[in-house]
Amino acid sequence: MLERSRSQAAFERAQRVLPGGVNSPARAFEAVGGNPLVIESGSGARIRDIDGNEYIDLVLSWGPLIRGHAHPAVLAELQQAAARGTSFGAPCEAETRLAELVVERVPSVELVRFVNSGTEATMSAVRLARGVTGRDAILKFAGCWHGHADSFLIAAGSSALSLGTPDSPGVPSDFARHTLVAPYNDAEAVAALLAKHEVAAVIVEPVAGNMGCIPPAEGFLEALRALCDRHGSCLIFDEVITGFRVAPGGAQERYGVEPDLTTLGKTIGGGLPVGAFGGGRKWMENISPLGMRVSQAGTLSGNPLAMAAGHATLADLVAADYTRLEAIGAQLAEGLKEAPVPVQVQRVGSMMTLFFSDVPVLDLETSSASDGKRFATWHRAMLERGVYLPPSPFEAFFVSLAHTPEDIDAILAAHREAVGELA
Ligand code: KE4
Repeated sequence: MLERSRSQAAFERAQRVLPGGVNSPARAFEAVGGNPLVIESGSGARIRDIDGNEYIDLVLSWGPLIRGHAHPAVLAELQQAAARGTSFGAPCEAETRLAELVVERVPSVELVRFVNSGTEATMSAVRLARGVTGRDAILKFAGCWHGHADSFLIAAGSSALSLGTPDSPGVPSDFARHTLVAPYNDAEAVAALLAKHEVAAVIVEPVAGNMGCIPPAEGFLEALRALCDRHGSCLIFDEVITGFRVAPGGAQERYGVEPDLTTLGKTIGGGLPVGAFGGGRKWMENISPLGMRVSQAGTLSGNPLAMAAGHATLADLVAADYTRLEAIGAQLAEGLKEAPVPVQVQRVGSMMTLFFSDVPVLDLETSSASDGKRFATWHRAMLERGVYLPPSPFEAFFVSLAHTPEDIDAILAAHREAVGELA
């Protein structure tokens, strides 16, 4: 067992002043047991805990660090920006520069508004869709996570074709009834719901990353596009994970399907707090102070630091980088398939998940049926061997441009030993 006494003591101290010792429940290690590590630093593909143990990092702060930790170019931009002041609450050129990059690379985006988290982005996009269409209902997919705004904390009701029910205390049932829920990859369920309800927006992770990595079934995204066109609903691609990760223009470029609105986060801030939503002028020219003036605001939206970190992260990403991410991702995924028990390794580009399942994982039902106990055993065994994975079977993990083929070999060597504990 690795020495972790300082982490243990620091986490106990955190628990005295932070609920559960964390500022986000995803970090709490509930699904895998044990206590979270308290991290001191990161560099490239590695992080170090406060006991000095080093790990190859496959969480990368849940996706933002596509260039790895503490990338010199990002730090340089950040330091220069900070030296000029951290925030002005007024227009600055840094936000225009990053907006121009988003508009240039994301096929469906003509105008973009920056916010401070993915949750703010999805919440604002849904309000815009409701404002422009004049409709209340939205449709989401069981197992997709769009952040913690009330309208999304909704589980599928008794059958997949039912009205939503709150998935968290504190969400009024009046909110829940406006959220319809369908199984992921089930276009027929969507067709049935849109035929029955006036729906403002269909919001989808074009590659699911929050019930583990689940690619869209053949024709699924195209079907959503056609159904939204037919019923006058806004199609929202939540690309907070996939944006700038699975292709330069995100999943909409990779799969060739353009949504009406796109939400972004994570990579576009290079590890600083950020989110964004954007789309065609028909929609975005109704966000306050324009058009219908759909309300949306934020003190630190577009702040110079996050804009500088995001621009430094994305500006020089070229096709060859995505080719490298694809190759590193493939090398890891292929090796992870070696196991003495049934596994499904599901990957899109540099995001993937290893499910302990003997059937492909297509939706929340098959994801939930995967073996969580085996995942917990594997996670612990990998952590002991210096590989830092997300502490839940319902997350994607990532490689970055800082991960080398040798790092992948080291991860796979740890994997071969770790799965030995499962036999
Ligand atoms: P944030 O509010 O956490 O910045 O973004 C919410 C969000 C929206 N959409 C998608 C597709 C997302 O994946 C997320 C947040 N992702 C989770 C884990 N997959 C972040 C980790 C956490 O909640 O601590």
